Amino acid sequence: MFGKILIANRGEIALRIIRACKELGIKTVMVYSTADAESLPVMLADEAICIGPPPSLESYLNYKQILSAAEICDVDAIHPGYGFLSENAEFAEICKTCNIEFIGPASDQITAMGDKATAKKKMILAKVPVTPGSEGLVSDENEAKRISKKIGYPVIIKATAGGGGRGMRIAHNDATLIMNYHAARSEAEKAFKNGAVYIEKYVENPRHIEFQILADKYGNVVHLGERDCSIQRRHQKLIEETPSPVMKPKLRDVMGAAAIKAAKAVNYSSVGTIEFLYAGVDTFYFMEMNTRIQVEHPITEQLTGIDLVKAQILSAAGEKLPWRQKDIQFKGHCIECRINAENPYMNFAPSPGKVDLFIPPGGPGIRVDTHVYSGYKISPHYDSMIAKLICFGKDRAEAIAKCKRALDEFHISGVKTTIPLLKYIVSREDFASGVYDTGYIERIFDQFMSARKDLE
Ligand code: MV4
Repeated sequence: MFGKILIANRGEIALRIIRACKELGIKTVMVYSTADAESLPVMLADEAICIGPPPSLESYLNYKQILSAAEICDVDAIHPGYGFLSENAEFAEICKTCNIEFIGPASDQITAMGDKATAKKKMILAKVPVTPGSEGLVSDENEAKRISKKIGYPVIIKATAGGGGRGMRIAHNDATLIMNYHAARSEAEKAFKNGAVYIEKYVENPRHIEFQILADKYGNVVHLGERDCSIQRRHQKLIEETPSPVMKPKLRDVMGAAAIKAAKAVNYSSVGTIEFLYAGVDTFYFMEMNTRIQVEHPITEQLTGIDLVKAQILSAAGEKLPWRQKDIQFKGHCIECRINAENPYMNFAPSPGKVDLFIPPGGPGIRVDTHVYSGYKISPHYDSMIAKLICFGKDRAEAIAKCKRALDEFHISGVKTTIPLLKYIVSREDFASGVYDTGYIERIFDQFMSARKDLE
């Protein structure tokens, strides 16, 4: 087992990793930027080393500084959390060269899933359902037209180096196809230094249903059920829940088996997530795989009783999975609300600054994952997520009731937050009946703005 782990991240996930390490008896080293000197994870880790100024490129993305800290502190492994270096194949490879375990998949697994057209090809070979479209990259206008004619409009043009909603264009006819094909290519070239694209049938307002996977280094893979992440705005998730309101035991078995096949197709060996696009009536397609621990992992932990961060660390240390699929049981219902320091009434403008009072909710079924405390200063340099409210109940109705109650209890002053929007959504009839998809926020947003005076 590891004796000491370096945490190459910040905020709530850094704290989450420290907690897992403490329970496992592993020493922790935090690396931090000058903006985070006063942060909880820096205070709670066994050791802490400043690695640079606030901009991520000079600190949390600075391989050299992080690896120097790893050498100085003589750590056995590095946990990258999510974001930053978590899906950086090059960094994972350098760690290996330095004889430091990267807590995540091997670099070739990251590479395989990071290139979306490659990943899709692997899924086709593994017989995982994929969205109808081009077999691999599309290299000219005529090919784009031919494929679009074959699958029928609308189509979506996706950057192979994209993902998470970046680098996509929709086309409804030949004329817009040619325009958007070139726009997508040049955009992708600029953003990812890789202009390669592929084309798929566009599914309008699908649900985003993802499966949690847990794998060891010996080829054992289990799935930990699904998360419905359809409540999102501009590819930023606001609310996630499990089970999905549309899930049935039979469909879970089928999708879960597909997710396991997907992971096995790349010899996956860590925690990971298979994202599916769910088009209704039991129709689903592989979208992409996330080769990291995700923000929304706690809702899966609440249903299964499995500590995913501990499991991830143990898997990286070479332990065998202690569970078979039949051992994985799901109990109850869990909903996560992401609380961001943003003003939802001002186009979600970031609202950094000093948090005067931070009074989180509590009581049965409530878990709050956060690094924030009263007096904490939210830096403008990083992601605006400041807390995750995780509400666990015996069924969906109880989980929603707990969400409402806990959001009412939550008091954050000094900065604007997304709490008013979250309160509005969890109080709506359509949310209560589980009728929503990835177009939901856009459709209801004007009503939220009009309801403003009732909420303040
Ligand atoms: C799609 C799609 C419709 N049809 N692919 C967005 C993120 C990236 N993982 C893929 N995404 C989509 N791919 C086809 N063929 C719609 C989306 C999409 C979406 C997917 C999941 C959650 C939210 C979304 C919002 C807009 C578009």
